[in-house]
Amino acid sequence: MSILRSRVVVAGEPCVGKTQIIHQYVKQQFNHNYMMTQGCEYTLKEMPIETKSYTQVELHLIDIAGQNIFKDITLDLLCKANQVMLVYDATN
Ligand SMILES: Nc1nc2c(ncn2[C@@H]2O[C@H](COP(=O)(O)OP(=O)(O)OP(=O)(O)O)[C@@H](O)[C@H]2O)c(=O)[nH]1
Ligand SMILES: [Mg+2]
Repeated sequence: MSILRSRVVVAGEPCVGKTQIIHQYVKQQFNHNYMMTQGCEYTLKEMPIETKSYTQVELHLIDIAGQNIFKDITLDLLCKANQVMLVYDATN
């Protein structure tokens, strides 16, 4: 079995829904109570695929804090990303 791994950093302003998008995608859960992410939070999402080279995808989802006080940690994580997903609040 060959695994395609990717480190995906989910970034954006505070309180735009980064954490909830990941929870909904991976655990099918949504929480209405806001609890800011402190630093970062890691979640693994595994999916089977059928290609010539790979049979599985591993998304290493890194949910980073939007608050500026964590910017040293979050900048470092952004530099190590394979992919970045930028989240924004379409109602704002
Ligand atoms: N109505 C509505 N509320 C949402 C949606 N997505 C997130 N929220 C709410 O918005 C608030 C912030 O969501 P979070 O996912 O914690 O925001 P965040 O971007 O991770 O915030 P930080 O961790 O501080 O950077 C929570 O109260 C969520 O329930 C959405 O699509 N619709
Ligand atoms: Mg968060």
